[in-house]
Amino acid sequence: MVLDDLGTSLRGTLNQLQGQTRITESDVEDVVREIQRSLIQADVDIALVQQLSDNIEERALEEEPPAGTSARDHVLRIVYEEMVALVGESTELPLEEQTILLAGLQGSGKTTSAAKMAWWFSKKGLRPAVIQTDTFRPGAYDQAKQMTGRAEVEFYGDPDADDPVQIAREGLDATSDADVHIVDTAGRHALEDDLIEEIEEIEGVVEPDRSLLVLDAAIGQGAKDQAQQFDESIGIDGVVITKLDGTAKGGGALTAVDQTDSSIAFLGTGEEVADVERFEPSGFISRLLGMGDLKQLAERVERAMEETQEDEDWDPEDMLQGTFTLKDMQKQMEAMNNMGPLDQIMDMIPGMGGGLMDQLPDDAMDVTQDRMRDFDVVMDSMTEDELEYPRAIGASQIERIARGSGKPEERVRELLQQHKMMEQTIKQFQGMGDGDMQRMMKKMQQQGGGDGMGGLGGGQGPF
Ligand SMILES: Nc1nc2c(ncn2[C@@H]2O[C@H](COP(=O)(O)OP(=O)(O)OP(=O)(O)O)[C@@H](O)[C@H]2O)c(=O)[nH]1
Ligand SMILES: [Mg+2]
Repeated sequence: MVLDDLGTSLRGTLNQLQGQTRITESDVEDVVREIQRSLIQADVDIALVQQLSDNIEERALEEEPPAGTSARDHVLRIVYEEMVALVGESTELPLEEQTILLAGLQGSGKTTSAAKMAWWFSKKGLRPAVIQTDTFRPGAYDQAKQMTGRAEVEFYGDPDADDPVQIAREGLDATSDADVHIVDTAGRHALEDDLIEEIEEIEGVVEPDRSLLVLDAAIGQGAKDQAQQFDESIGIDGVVITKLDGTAKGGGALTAVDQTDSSIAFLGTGEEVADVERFEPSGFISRLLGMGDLKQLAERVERAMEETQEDEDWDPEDMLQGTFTLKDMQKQMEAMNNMGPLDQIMDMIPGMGGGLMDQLPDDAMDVTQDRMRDFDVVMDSMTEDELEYPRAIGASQIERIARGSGKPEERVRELLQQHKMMEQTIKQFQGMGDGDMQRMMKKMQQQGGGDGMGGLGGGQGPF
């Protein structure tokens, strides 16, 4: 992802400061050089980079670190604060009834983002509807219908109509029960007059509370011009930056937006409806710098738990009361899957992302995910009894399960081993009073953020 290596390289440089209490000019120069290199590679405007590095250099040398702060944490805090200032605030977005108009060039990700945002609002307890006014691109109707179907939100479109303005009007009427109306529009190659005219007309009818510009992260600094032009025609309240997963250059879009007095509302990080997050400057930068993002993580965990529990009467609390069965384990794995790719999750855990990830081979996470999938298949080949009482599974059963699942016996044994380990951990939890639990959590946090900052990331920033 964008700026991926900033955290890595910066940590390397900062670690050289470990144990030092004083900072020299050359230390600061090293840090600043790493930052410059990463930001320029990510396509951030050179003048901005220069300004940022000047600020960091000046502050790092002039400000006195608060008592008890190491040189490393002092510099890291300044870098963090300056980076947060650089990406700017998040677009204000109250959770209330509203109409949102999406604009943007062809292929920027409007339709995908419309469905993603609708999904996001629905998870916040609102009732969203997407209205597709694109009569320009064949297939636009089907695409929007499909994506909103996956997001399980209301959809309005008319594949036979040819007047976007009329579709918009009728769509708002037809979906009047919804709280949040998201109006998707057609894109063009470039900002031509007819696109501007069309969107201005739609804007007149829709009277949006917010107009959001959808920008492909790969356009880099071109973001600035587009934001300015769209702002002149319909007024832009915020920006959705898409495809941040697919480019190392997104730094341009991320920062150009701030330069045009606009702000970022959402980030798109994949092709699925759940691959969206609300832009939170402090959490975003914490994650880039490898300090975790507890707020995003908490949201994901909560959502995953809800999804996992939805269709059955499985209660994670039961696990802490009775025995830990293979069924519980399967549920836990399902919940983890619902959270999304493991490497994204790891990035959000303070002290776990960045630093630790750097030391793992690139495919380590894939291997883990493959194993989890294998375990799932193996468990599908087990009987109810075996799932409930895995301890009773013997050699002949292992052979049968392996044959049934098409996986090697080795995998079945691994699964049983893994289950045993988890069972032991859970047992430890069971024997604990609340005080013990708190002590243990504290210990885990201290271990997690080896730099003493673990557990403090997230919305309020790590300091
Ligand atoms: N990897 C990735 N792909 C994305 C993301 N957002 C959109 N895409 C893909 O980008 C392509 C274009 O997305 P659309 O949503 O159709 O873009 P659009 O702006 O509606 O395009 P037009 O309606 O033709 O103007 C699709 O293949 C999407 O799957 C994202 O955040 N990450
Ligand atoms: Mg579209």
